[in-house]
Amino acid sequence: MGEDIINLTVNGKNFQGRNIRGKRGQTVLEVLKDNGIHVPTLCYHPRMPPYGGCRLCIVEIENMRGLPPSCTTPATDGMVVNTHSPKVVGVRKTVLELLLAYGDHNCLLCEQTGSCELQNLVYEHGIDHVRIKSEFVPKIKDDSHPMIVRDHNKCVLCGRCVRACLQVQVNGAIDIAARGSDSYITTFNNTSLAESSCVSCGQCVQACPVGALTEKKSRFKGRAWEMKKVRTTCPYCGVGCQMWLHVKGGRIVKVTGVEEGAPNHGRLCVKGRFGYDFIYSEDRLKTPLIKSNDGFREASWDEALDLVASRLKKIIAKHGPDSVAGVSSARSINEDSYQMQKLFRTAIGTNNIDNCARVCHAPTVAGLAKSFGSGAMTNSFDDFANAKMILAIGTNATEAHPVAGTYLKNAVAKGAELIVVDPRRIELADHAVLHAQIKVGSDIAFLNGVMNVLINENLHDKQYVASYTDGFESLKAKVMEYPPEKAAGICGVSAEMIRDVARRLASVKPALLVYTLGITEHTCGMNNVLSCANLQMLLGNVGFACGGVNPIRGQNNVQGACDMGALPNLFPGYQRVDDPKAQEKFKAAWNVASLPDRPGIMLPQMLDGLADGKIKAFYIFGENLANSEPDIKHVEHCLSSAEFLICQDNFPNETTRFADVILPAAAWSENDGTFASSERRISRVRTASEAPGISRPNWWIFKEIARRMGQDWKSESGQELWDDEISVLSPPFAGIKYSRIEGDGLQWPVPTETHPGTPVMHKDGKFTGGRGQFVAVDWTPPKEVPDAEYPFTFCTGRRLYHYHTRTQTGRCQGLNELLGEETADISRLDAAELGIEDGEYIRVRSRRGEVKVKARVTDRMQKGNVWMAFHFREACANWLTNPVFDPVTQTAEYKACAVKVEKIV
Ligand SMILES: Nc1nc2c(c(=O)[nH]1)N[C@H]1C(S)=C(S)[C@@H](COP(=O)(O)OP(=O)(O)OC[C@H]3O[C@@H](n4cnc5c(=O)[nH]c(N)nc54)[C@H](O)[C@@H]3O)O[C@H]1N2
Ligand SMILES: Nc1nc2c(c(=O)[nH]1)N[C@H]1C(S)=C(S)[C@@H](COP(=O)(O)OP(=O)(O)OC[C@H]3O[C@@H](n4cnc5c(=O)[nH]c(N)nc54)[C@H](O)[C@@H]3O)O[C@H]1N2
Ligand code: SF4
Ligand code: SF4
Ligand code: SF4
Ligand SMILES: [Mo]
Repeated sequence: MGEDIINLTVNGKNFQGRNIRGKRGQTVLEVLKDNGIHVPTLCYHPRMPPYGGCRLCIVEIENMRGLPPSCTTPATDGMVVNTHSPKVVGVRKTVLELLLAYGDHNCLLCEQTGSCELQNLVYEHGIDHVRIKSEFVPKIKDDSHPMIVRDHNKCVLCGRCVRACLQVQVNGAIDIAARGSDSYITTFNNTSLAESSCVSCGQCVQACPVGALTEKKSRFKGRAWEMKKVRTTCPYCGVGCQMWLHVKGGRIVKVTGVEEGAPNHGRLCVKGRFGYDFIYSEDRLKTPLIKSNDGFREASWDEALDLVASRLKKIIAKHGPDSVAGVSSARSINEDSYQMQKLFRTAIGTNNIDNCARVCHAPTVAGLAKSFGSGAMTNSFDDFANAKMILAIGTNATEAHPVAGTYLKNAVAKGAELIVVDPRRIELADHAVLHAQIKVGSDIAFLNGVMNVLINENLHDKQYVASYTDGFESLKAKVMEYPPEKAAGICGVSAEMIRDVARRLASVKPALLVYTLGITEHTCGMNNVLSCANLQMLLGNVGFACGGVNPIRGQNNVQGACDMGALPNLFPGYQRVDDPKAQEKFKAAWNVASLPDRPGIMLPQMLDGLADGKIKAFYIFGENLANSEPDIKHVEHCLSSAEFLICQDNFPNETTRFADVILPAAAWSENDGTFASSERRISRVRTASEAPGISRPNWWIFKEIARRMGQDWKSESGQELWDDEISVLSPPFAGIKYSRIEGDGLQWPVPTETHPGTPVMHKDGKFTGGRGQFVAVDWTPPKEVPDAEYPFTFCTGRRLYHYHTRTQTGRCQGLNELLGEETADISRLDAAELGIEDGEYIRVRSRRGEVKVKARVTDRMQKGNVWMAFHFREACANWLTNPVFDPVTQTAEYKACAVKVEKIV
C-alpha cells in the first residue's frame, strides 16, 4: 500500500503549505484534480485517454524543461509543481487569444453560451480583447444531420469529439484532418455528417467543450443557467442508462448522460439522447375514452373507472375470475406492474397476468432458473468492457443495446477476442476475431458441436464441473452425438470453425457469454438458453467477474415486470403462487381471505382464449399487441373477439382501436418510480414534467379500480409502494429503499439494508439453486422451414433508430428522418438471381400474409434469408411471422418462418 502513495508540492506555500498526495500511475493533472486544485483544460476528459493537445493544462515542474502538459505527464514522488506561475498564466492567455483569433466566437450568437468552457476560461483569465490579428477564413456550418449542428468556426481542436467517437463509442466516424492551424474535424471522405458513418449517438456533442457541436432540437429552448437537471433512467432498452434531463419550465429541453453514473458512465445512444420529445406530442391520450357508436367519446375518470369495475364484476360473477386476463407493461415503472398484478390477484382473483417477457426472455427466465436457480443476467455491464474473451450469440448489441455494444467494442480495442455467432454479418462481426454465420435456428447444433470438441479435446474445466455441477454425464452423452462435422452440416459453418471456437473459448478464463433474442425467440428458445448455460458451466465460467451468461433484457423495465410478479406463476420477488408459505404471506400483506394458487395462463393463451370465448375481459397495459404479436391478422381477430377490452396507454395505437375503454396514463418523465435494468439494477425514475390533460399515473388507475372492487390500498406514491410494500414482501429487494438509490441504483439480490448489491451472481460455485444443472438438449429445426413454395428463411428483429411499434420514436423529431421506412434486407446473390435492385419495392409473402416493402440489398445478409423489423405498421414483419411457440415458455418463433419474395411488376 505505502509505496503506491506519492507526495507532491504544489504551488509551494501558496497552497496552504501542505503536500499533495496522489497515487503512483496518475498523471499530474489527475493528482491536482483529486486534490481540488483547478487547472484550466479543454482537451482533457476524465473518461477518455489523455491527448495533450490544448496546451492549457501546462504547469511548471521543478527540474523539468519547458512547460509540460499536466494531462500527459506522469506524477512522481517529490515532484514540485507550479500551476499558476506568471509564465504559465502568460502562455495560457496567449493560447486562449489564439483560439479566439482563429475562430468565430461570438457568444451572443452561440447556443452554448453559459456552458462553454472556452467562455469560462477567457473570463477566468481576464481577457477583454484579442491582441492577435489573424487571417481566419470562416468555414461553412454543417447543418445536414437531423440532430447535430457542426460549426467549425467555434472548434478549438481539442479532439474530444474524435476520442468520444473513436474511443468511447468506437465508431470512428470523425477525425482531425490536416495539420497545424489548418486542422479541422472531418468525416471520412469529408462528407457531411448526415452522409457519414455516424450513428447519431451525440457523444461528440456531449464531449464538446464549446459551441462547435450543438443539438438541433434544443436550439433556443433554454440556456444552461435557466435549466434544472433531473436525474432519471432511460425509457428505452434494458441497459438502464442514467441520464440528466435538462428541464426548463416543466419541459425537457435536452438529455445528457450522467458522466459519473453506472452503468453507462456518461454514454447514451441515439434513442436515449434524442428520443424524449414524444412526451409532448399532441397525440397523447389526455382523457379517458369510452367506445361509442361512432368511435370513442371522452369520459370522466369516475365514469370510465366505474364502467371498468362494474363490467369486470359482472364478467367475474358470470364466468369466474379466470375469464379475465391481462398483460402488464414492461415500459413503465416497477410500482405500476406491482399494482397491476395485485389488482389481478386480489380484486379479480386470477393469476392470468403476464408481460412482454413472454415474447422475449421467458426462455431465459425459465431456462436459467433451471440451470442456475435464477433467471437473471449473471454479471454486469462493466464486465463487458473488461472481459478478455467474449461469445456474442444471437445479439445485435450495437443496434438494440447500443451502450452495451460500445463496451463490447471497448473490450476488443483493449485486446479481447470477440466471437460473434449470428446469421447476419452484424456490426459486431466487424470487430470479431471469428464470425460464425450460422443458419437461423441452428444454435443448439453449433453449441453441442463446440462442447463436443471441448470434451473430446479435454479442454473443459473438470474441477469446476465436478465440484459445482450435476448432470455432466448426460450432457456428455448428448454432445457426443454432435461431432463437429455433423454440427457443421446443420448450422452451415465449417467443422474447423467449430473447433476453432471451442479452442479459443477454452484458451482464456473466464469468457463472457452474451445473448439475446437470436437465442430465445425460437420454438427451441428455452433449449437454446439451456445450451448457453451448459457451455459456460462446462468451461467453468459462471460466478466470475467478466464471465457468466448474460441475456441482455430488452425493454427498459422487463426485468422489473418479472421481478414484480407480472407473471402467471410468480408473486413479486420470484415467490411461487403455488407455494403455501408464499400464499399465507401475501394473503396477510394484502389483507385478503384467499388468493388464486394455480398458475394462470400466458399471453398467447390469453389471445387464443379471446377467440375461443374462454377469456371474456382483457386488460392491456402499455403494449401494442396488434403490431408486436406474430400473425397480425390472427391477433386482430382475437382482440376483436373480446367481450370487454381495456387499454391503458400514453397514445392511441393499433391495439386501442379494439378497446371498449381507453385509460390515459402518465408517461415516463411524469412519474416517480423505479426501473430494473438488465444487470438487475434498480434505479430511480423521476418526474420532470406534468402529465397532459387529466391522465394519471398507472399505479393510481389500478388502485382506483381496486377500490371500486372492494379493496382498500394504502400506498399513495411510488416511494410508498416500493419502501412499504415491494421491498418488504420480496427478499431479493429487501435491502433496497428509495433513500439508498438516490444516485446509482443497486443490483439485486440486496437482502439487507447494509448489503452493497450483487454485481456477479453464483460466485464460488454457490449457485442460487445449490448446484449448477447441466440439461442436455437436442437440436430441433424451426417449425416452418423453406420449401419450394416459400423458399426463403424469414427472420425479424429491430433497427437502431426505432423502438418497437414506434408509438414513441415515431413521434420524436429527427428519428423518422434517420429511418423513415421499413426495408426487407436480402443478400446480393439472391437479389441478382431475382433481378431485384436495391431500393426497389418488392412483395414478401408468407402463409399468414404479405407486405409491400423496399428491398435493401446488402452484404450483411446470407443467401436464402430475408430480414425485417416490426417498426412500421404498413410493412410490419408481423403480418408474416408464424404464431408457433416454445412449448414450455410460450415464446413465439419470431426469428424463423418461410417466405417468398416477389418482384413487383
Ligand atoms: N433500437 C432498438 N433497440 C431495442 C429495441 C427496439 O425496438 N429498437 N427493443 C428492445 C427489446 S424489447 C429487445 S428484446 C432487444 C432485442 O435485442 P436483440 O435480440 O439484440 O435484437 P434482434 O434484432 O431482435 O435480434 C438479435 C440478433 O439475433 C440474430 N438471430 C436471429 N436468428 C438467430 C439464430 O437463430 N441464431 C443466432 N445465433 N442469431 C440469430 C439476428 O440476426 C439479430 O442480429 O432490443 C431492445 N432494444
Ligand atoms: N417480428 C417481431 N415481433 C416482435 C419481436 C421480434 O423480435 N420480431 N420482439 C418482441 C419483443 S422482444 C417485444 S418486447 C415486443 C414489444 O412489443 P410491445 O410492448 O407491444 O411494443 P411497444 O411498441 O413497446 O408498445 C408499448 C406500448 O406501451 C405504451 N407505453 C409506454 N410507456 C408507457 C407507460 O408508462 N404507461 C402506459 N400505460 N403505456 C406506456 C406505448 O405507447 C406503446 O403503445 O415485441 C415483440 N414482437
Ligand atoms: S454522433 Fe456519435 S457516431 Fe456520430 S460523430 Fe458523434 S460520436 Fe461519432
Ligand atoms: S468540435 Fe468540439 S470537441 Fe471536437 S475538436 Fe472541436 S471543440 Fe473539440
Ligand atoms: S443503450 Fe438503451 S438505455 Fe442506454 S441510452 Fe440507449 S436505449 Fe437508453
Ligand atoms: Mo423484448
